[in-house]
Amino acid sequence: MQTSTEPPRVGVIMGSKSDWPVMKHAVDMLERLGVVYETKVVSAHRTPDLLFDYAKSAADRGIQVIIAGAGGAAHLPGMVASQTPLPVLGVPVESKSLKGLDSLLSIAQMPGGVAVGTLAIGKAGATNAGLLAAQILSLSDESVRDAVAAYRRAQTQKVLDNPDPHDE
Ligand code: RP5
Repeated sequence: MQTSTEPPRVGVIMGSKSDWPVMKHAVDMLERLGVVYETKVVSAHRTPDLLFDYAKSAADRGIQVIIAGAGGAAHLPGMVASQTPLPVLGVPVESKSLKGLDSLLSIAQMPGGVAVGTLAIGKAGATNAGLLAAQILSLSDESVRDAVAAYRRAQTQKVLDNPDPHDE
């Protein structure tokens, strides 16, 4: 849990509390890179008015990137993108019946003219959404740029230091 007093720069929203075990990986990455964020459950179908309020007010509140995760008929990222000029990163959450293929297609197949950057299904997608959000911020924030570079260096070094696949 983040305790920063700075205003959040990344909004991490999800269609249901049940999405949190996946979406927490986006938050973990943002925390690791020192990016201040906020989290909220916003459902395209169960709370459509809240969706519109959130999307329309986000930029004025200082949010610079929105990460939106949803599963099944995953309309949240696309609908948020339709109501904000901010970049929206969509995370397809694994669904019980179709294992997230439904979520992936719902998020990726946007009509031309309304953009959502779609990530991979599940944990990898959420992790990379956090990383990509930080990389977007790093275009104008040197400290985030340094944090991303340090993360990438450590990741590379970890592989180089453990080349034997038999080791834990
Ligand atoms: C979507 O429906 C949510 O994003 C979630 O992935 C899925 C199921 O929601 P719950 O029924 O678990 O609340 O809107």
